[in-house]
Amino acid sequence: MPDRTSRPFRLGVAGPVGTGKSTLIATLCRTLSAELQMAVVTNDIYTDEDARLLRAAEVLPVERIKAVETGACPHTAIRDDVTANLLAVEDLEAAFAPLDLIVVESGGDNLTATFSPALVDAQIFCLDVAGGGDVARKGGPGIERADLLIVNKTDLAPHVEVDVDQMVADASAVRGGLPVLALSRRDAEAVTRLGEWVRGVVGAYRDGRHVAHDPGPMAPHSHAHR
Ligand SMILES: Nc1nc2c(ncn2[C@@H]2O[C@H](COP(=O)(O)OP(=O)(O)OP(=O)(O)O)[C@@H](O)[C@H]2O)c(=O)[nH]1
Ligand SMILES: [Mg+2]
Repeated sequence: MPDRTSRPFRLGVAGPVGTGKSTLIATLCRTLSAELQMAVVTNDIYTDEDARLLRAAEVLPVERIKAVETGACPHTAIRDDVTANLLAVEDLEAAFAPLDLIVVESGGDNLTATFSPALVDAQIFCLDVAGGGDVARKGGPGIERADLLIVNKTDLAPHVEVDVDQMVADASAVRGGLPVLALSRRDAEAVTRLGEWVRGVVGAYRDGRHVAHDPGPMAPHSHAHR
């Protein structure tokens, strides 16, 4: 068994608009970039706002953060036609070889968008407590089958009257044993657990134990024609 595969591990971060995906990625960079060689690809519909946010936070050298402007519904670029994202990932891999970890942030979408396993090796789905405690019960491919589900911004729970333990229990019930992590950027212990999960999955990938799986497609829907 090889002790590492020939390319870096690719980790996707998806979830509804504003649930804290970019902040989570910044936290991951701060936690892991001393031990893992990292780069980031962001997806926005019309801007490179998220890439600029991460560059401004100085969590990685600016050249290691690349923006893909999808120009369309976010799931299109992370699932239906991943070409632009794959090119961005491969550019980073070539420019900064050898990298250990590339994190791809999806544009904020609804509850249904997930990454294609052709683009990422594992994916995190990010909810936040401000979206309502009942969201976790509503299911969908990301909530039910992403490799890790984050219940984010737990520091806000008292202000929005959400019971975090109940939300985690509801999420765990629909996930059949897959992990759920309650997170806040202000919760050092939870940030440590997030770092440990990523270390674990990167380690499993390197020694050939990680198998990428597909959370499944979003529900059928159509886009209005202009
Ligand atoms: N209170 C609190 N606010 C947070 C936390 N994480 C992120 N935020 C705030 O939530 C807002 C959205 O965070 P982002 O990280 O930009 O969220 P995002 O999911 O990347 O947003 P889009 O890319 O636009 O979908 C910002 O105002 C953040 O400061 C957290 O743990 N606690
Ligand atoms: Mg973002």
